[in-house]
Amino acid sequence: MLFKFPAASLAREDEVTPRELVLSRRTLLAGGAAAFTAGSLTGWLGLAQAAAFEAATTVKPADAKLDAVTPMKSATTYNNYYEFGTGKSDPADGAKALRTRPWEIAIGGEVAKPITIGIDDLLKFPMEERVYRLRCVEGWSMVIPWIGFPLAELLKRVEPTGNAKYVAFQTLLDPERMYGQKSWVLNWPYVEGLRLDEAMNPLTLMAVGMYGETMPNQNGAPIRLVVPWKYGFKSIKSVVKITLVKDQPPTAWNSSQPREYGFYSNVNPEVDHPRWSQATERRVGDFSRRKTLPFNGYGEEVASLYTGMDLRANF
Ligand SMILES: Nc1nc2c(c(=O)[nH]1)N[C@H]1C(S)=C(S)[C@@H](COP(=O)(O)O)O[C@H]1N2
Ligand SMILES: [Mo]
Repeated sequence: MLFKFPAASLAREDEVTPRELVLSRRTLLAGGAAAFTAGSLTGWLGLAQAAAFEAATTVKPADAKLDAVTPMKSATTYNNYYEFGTGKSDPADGAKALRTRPWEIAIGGEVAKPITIGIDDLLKFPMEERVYRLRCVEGWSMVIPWIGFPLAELLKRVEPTGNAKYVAFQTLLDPERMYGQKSWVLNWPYVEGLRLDEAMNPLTLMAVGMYGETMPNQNGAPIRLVVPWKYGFKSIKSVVKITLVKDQPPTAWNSSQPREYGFYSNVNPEVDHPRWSQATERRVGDFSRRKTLPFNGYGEEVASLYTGMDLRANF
């Protein structure tokens, strides 16, 4: 265990199952990660232990339906991480080859203060646990307790200029270890993008762990994006580069199949994928399907970002 608070899967039932409580935040003591160093988790663990966790604050999406947390075993063995193969069980084994230290993210572009920041400094951001739904465009979903910090906190440090309208993200390129990159499945490296206001939304997370533990390689170690109101492919794994840009950046799935995957990719039960319906989803572990919620149930927090936009045209 890396993060010393109960994994949400172990949390009291009333902490995770009231209808309103879709998102629970437990803030670790600010600066609690100061002693965290590469290869050693003990420093942070000690401080986090002292922190225990602060009272949960909750964000209350419109009519969120509650939802048991997906077992960690499922979330770490049923993955999409095409750099390690296209089979759902490939990444759990293949991603063992991923080297997560040393690790840096270069942040630049339309910013006043570009930085290259190492993983140990990223781990010093005040961490929160957030229980989010993850809805894959393929029609399955999970409920995952992430550990991370708002992307906004990172972007504030580099001071985006007035020209910054979008944020582009890039995954590591390492065909030797990411054997999937040796064949063309997507244009490697995997890239993603958000509009700046989406990136600054408090729901948008840089995640370094899940289920109270450090991020498993197959889930995007050492640091990945989590954007809970968008289809899962927007939540790019193992990020090495973040660039603030003027124009909408290319994104991996959109470049590959523009008719099927748009830039926005907000979860929308009313806009079907050309080859299947998006009206329902199967929660991994369930037999039956459930209704998919607009914006994956986070409409109260994010619908206003899209006021006046045609979400069919901007799918
Ligand atoms: N670099 C990279 N990031 C990625 C992917 C990928 O293939 N490569 N797959 C995406 C898809 S389709 C989904 S559904 C989620 C899955 O995240 P999880 O395995 O942690 O559940 O990761 C997304 N991020
Ligand atoms: Mo996905």
